[in-house]
Order: sequence, then C-alpha cells, then structure tokens
Amino acid sequence: MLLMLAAALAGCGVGSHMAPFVPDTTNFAPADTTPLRAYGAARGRYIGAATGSVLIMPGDSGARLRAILAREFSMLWTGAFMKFDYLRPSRSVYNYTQADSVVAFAARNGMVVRGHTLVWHQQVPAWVTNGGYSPDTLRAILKEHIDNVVGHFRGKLTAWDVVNEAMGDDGNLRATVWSAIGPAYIDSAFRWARAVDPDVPLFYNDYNIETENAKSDAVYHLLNDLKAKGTPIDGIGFQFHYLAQSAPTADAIAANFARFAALGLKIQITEADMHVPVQNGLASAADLQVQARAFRDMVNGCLRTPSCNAIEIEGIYDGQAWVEDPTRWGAPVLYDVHMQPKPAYYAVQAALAAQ
Ligand code: 9MR
Repeated sequence: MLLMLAAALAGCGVGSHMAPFVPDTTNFAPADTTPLRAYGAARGRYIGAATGSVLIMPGDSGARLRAILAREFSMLWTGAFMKFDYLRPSRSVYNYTQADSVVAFAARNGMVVRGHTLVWHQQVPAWVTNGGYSPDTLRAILKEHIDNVVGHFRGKLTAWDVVNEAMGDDGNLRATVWSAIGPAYIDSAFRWARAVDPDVPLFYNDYNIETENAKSDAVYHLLNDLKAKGTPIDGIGFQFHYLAQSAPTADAIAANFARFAALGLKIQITEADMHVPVQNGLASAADLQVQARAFRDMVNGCLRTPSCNAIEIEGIYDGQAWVEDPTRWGAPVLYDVHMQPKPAYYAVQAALAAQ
C-alpha cells in the first residue's frame, strides 16, 4: 500500500506556471509540556491513538505507555479487539472481554472510543470465509454480527467504522466475502447499525483517499449516492498511512475534505502514520524533521476544515506501531522506541497551539 502511494505521488509533475519550489526547512524541537489532548480540546478536536494492545502490555513498558495514553490522548480505538475475527471465534460466541477493557480504560480517563470495524475484507474468520454460505446466509451472518456488536456497545462509542476499505485502489468496489451478498451490502450495513444504535455516528473509513485522486473520487461518488438514497452515514474517516516524504500539503487535504464536508459528513483522521526510511529501525534526524512537517500539514488540513473533529494516530510509539515493510520504512508515529516525544510530537503540538 505505501509503496504504491509513493509511486502514485512521484508521477505528479509540477506545472511550469507554478512558483519555483522552495523547500520547507522548518525544524521542530521541544516546546512546552501541555498535553496534546488539551491543545486539541481548545481547538474542538479529539486527539486519538489507535491502539488496544498497550492496555494489556505487561511490565514497566505497558505502564509507561498507558500513562502517555491517558495524559496525551482523548480518543482511542481498540487495535484488533473489535475486529470480526477477534470478536467472533465462532458463529455462536462473542468475545467482548478485551474490547470492554478498552472502553472501561477510556471512561476512567475521560476519553472517547471509536468502534473499528464492522465490515472489512480482512480479519474475517475462517468459519465465515470457508463456510460455503449462500449470499442469503452471509447476509444473515453480517446482520447478526452488527445487531449484536452495535447493541453491545450502544451508548458507549463516539463513532463506528461501519464499512472499512470497501473501495479498491482502482476506484471499483472490491470483490470480497461481503460483496457476495450483493452491491447493496454497504447500504444495508449502515441501516442495520442505525436501527440498533440511533445515536452513534456511523462512518465509512479508507486509505489513499486523503487528497483528490481516482480512488477518492470513487469514494466521493459512493458516499454521494448513499446520501442521496437516505443511507444513514454520518462521517468519513481518512486513514493517512503515508511515507512522510510523499505526504500531502495542508491545501491538498483541505480541498479534498471540503467536498466530503459539503455532503454533510463529519470528517475524522483515523489511523495516521508517516513512515520514514530506517536502517536497523532508526531514522535520520533530517527524516524526522520531514516527518514532523508531514504531521504538521495533516493537522493543519484538519484545522482548516470546520467539520474535522478528530486526529487519531495509528499507535503511540515506534516500538509498537504498524509498519508494512520494516526493512525499509518505520518509526512512523509521535514517540520513539524509548517512548520519548519526537519532532513529530512537537509539530502536532505547535500546529494545535497556533491560532
Ligand atoms: O494498526 C493495526 C494493528 O495494530 C493490528 O494488529 C492490525 C491487525 O488488526 O491492524 C492494524 O490496523 C489496520 C486498520 O484496522 C485498517 N487500516 C489498515 C491498518 C494497518 O494495517
């Protein structure tokens, strides 16, 4: 996914009518000790961390990460703990233990929780994918999943990623186990979720749609059509998995966000990470500044969009963050492997603090 993004962006030429390129050399260093969530609250934005595993991480590392989580972040999602395969070891068993502990941790620390995710083509258990089910039975399985899971968390979540990554990178809907139900499965999933919890905002979430391109155009048309037919969809989540060196400008982000906001959708940044080149897991000081500027631009893209109310990072520290190709890329989030804030942390802080 990341490498494809890099290739796509490398193809974008700069028109000859444009001003000469001036490299951005802003450097970020430690500033003050105000937590991100306090600056975020002052700007009306949740600052999130997508993680669940740190809540069950043993020892001193787990304790330190939980302290960072509670101090700095006002939102979280649960890593693997709300995904289909985790919740549903079999058709008759629902395993809510870990997800409930995340919700309880959030409540104790004044945080909100995003539910992630009800309908996705990955992490579907073998009993579903290999079950040989007819479209009608698959539809019944998906509906009973949504009924039970949304019902279990009713009143406890700030958002549900109802459908995740349904659009293919070529701008056509993916063929998945769920699309076998028929093309209306997306609309149905939102309607089933709304029927069970009328209050929780319902989101479509995807990657590689953060700026205007063929895939974001396709998602725009999908959501426009859903809105037109009365599907209860309230928001769109933009994942923001990037190579820092090819991350978008605030202008490009804000321009894309504006058209989705014009559909009446809430906007959230849901899984941000900015990967940099690494050798033996370590990034250069110069690349950490490139990364900091990428995070700054992302935050500014949200701040320029009145309906963007959340900025969530995929993980807390580089020791535990998701990386697609760890031999080449890594160190993608705000805290380093020693759990110390990086230039990217101070860039996010500075962007939130600026008026
Ligand atoms: O970051 C998530 C990681 O902690 C989990 O182990 C992994 C498998 O559940 O999923 C990662 O999150 C994915 C998200 O759910 C959907 N967008 C892509 C993310 C990275 O694969």
